[in-house]
Amino acid sequence: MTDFKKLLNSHANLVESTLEGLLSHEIGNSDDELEIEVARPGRLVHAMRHSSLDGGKRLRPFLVMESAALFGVSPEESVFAASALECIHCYSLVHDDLPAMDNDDLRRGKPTTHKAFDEATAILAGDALLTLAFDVLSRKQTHPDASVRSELVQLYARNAGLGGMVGGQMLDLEAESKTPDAMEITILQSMKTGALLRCACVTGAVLGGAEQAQRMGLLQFGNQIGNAFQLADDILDVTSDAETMGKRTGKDADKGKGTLVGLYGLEKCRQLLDVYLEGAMEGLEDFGPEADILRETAQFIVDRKN
Ligand code: GRG
Repeated sequence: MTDFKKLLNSHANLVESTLEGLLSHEIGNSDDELEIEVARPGRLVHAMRHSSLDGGKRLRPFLVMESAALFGVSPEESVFAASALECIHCYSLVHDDLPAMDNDDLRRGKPTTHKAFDEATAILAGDALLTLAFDVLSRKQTHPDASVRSELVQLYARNAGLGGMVGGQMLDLEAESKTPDAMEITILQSMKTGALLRCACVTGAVLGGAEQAQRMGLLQFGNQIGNAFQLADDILDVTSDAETMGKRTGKDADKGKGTLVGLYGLEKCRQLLDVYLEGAMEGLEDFGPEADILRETAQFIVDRKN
């Protein structure tokens, strides 16, 4: 296993144990003196655990932890912000898989949450994962400074919500009944998929108290890997299979969905991936070897097979 894969695994393990703790059946695992929760319904906890534990590449938390590491923030210090972002990602997958959205049966090689439970439970599990993310961000474990925590709350809300991921999902649904051009596809994808990835990179800058130029560099890196991630996903949707991906493939063509692969073809899209990769590397220009892991992450996104 390469050193990069080992690090990806060890960060994923830390996120897994943090989520495990957050999603315990018992109340009383927050750092607040005043406990406000009343009861945790067992079925809902089970559905949230099904949706978020033991699965996924944990790429967004990895990006949080490695961008924070640029500023000397340890994985143990960044893991709560990282896990909060993973909760938002998992909620989006649960809701995206619902019959009213993508209607999928398979996610991360397992039955989707509404298949393993039922639709109402899946909606609630997604809702509760989203709200849990903001609970976690508000905790002192995320950062001792309240102004940093408050900045993170705003950053996550704006990237996850109306002008970010949820807005992008709306544009994506609308795009099923028209033929979007390349610009429209790029904008909707930079919201639907890119928002959480760039949020991850900027989170590292916020946790680490980065200077503005460093923050802008990480923003550029996040934007470009977001573009690359979605384009790689669209290519894999055409070239890979459900067993490798752990989810249904061929979906875009089935739905007649406009993608850059559909507009430009595979060859040109592979070239475009290299352009995005170059842009991502440029974003890290002000950083030295300490950013090599992030550089490898960009390469991993472009080369990934699932
Ligand atoms: C329903 C509010 C709402 C938003 C949905 C994330 C999303 C927006 C839709 C998911 C649809 C999809 C498959 C988009 C392609 C990019 C993407 C987010 C893939 C899944 O991310 P990975 O590959 O998944 O990082 P793992 O399982 O590894 O975490």
